[in-house]
Amino acid sequence: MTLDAQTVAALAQRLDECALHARDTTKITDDHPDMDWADAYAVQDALCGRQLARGARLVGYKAGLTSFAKMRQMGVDSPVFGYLLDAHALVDGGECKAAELIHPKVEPEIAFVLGRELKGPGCHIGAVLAATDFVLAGIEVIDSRYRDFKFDLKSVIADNTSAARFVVGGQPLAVAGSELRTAGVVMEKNGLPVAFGAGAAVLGHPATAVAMLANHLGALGRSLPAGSIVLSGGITEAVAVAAGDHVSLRLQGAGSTSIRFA
Ligand code: 0L1
Ligand code: MG
Repeated sequence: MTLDAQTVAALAQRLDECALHARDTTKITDDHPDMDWADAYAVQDALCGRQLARGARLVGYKAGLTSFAKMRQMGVDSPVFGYLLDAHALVDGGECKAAELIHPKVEPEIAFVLGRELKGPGCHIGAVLAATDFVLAGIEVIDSRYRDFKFDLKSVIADNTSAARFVVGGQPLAVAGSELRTAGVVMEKNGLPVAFGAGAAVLGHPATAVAMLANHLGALGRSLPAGSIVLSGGITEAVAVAAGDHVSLRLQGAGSTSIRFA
């Protein structure tokens, strides 16, 4: 760690207030170029602490930048991890208030719902599949608090990996007997297909991203509790949205989920 507790708290407050008031900011590494990975996750933790103190509940986690398309889009080569709150969950088929967001984009995701706790180190695809109750179609709404979505990896980790809203839905799909690598997704915006892909776009198999997340948390002495929702990462590049847009996502074998931007 290079940052002291006061600086970590101040950075978390800056990012929290940007999210609360739909206001952007410059990336935090501009002011703290020497911050390290532990600093970045410490700011993320402090941000989470502020939201929990306001009454939000932790409902799961997310992996980001897990597909080659996203890595290419962002010019990076490794995944990042964040958390999901109940306050940011949207109703399937419901509304997402665009005015609460800065410059939202949507990503098609496969959401894992865990029936059993998952704990790293040493977590692997097999353990993830054994612990998964079912998967659902998921749309993640990302909204970087950084101006023009311009950031580096440490800044985006501190900003909870651009997490903003998410919706999951459709028909729960059991992993036993399903082939998640070849499960296709089609995301439509206003009735037109805008993104297609399959589970394998996420690190070869989306369960790999969940295993990496469990190992990341394990290194911090934490685990993924039973009942957690885990967004395994965008299967395609993110698509920009605005008020008036309707977005739906179909996951092969698992039906579809949708949201409307109001
Ligand atoms: O969920 C994601 O893949 C987002 C990771 C952070 C980068 C971004 O804002 O696109
Ligand atoms: Mg995502």
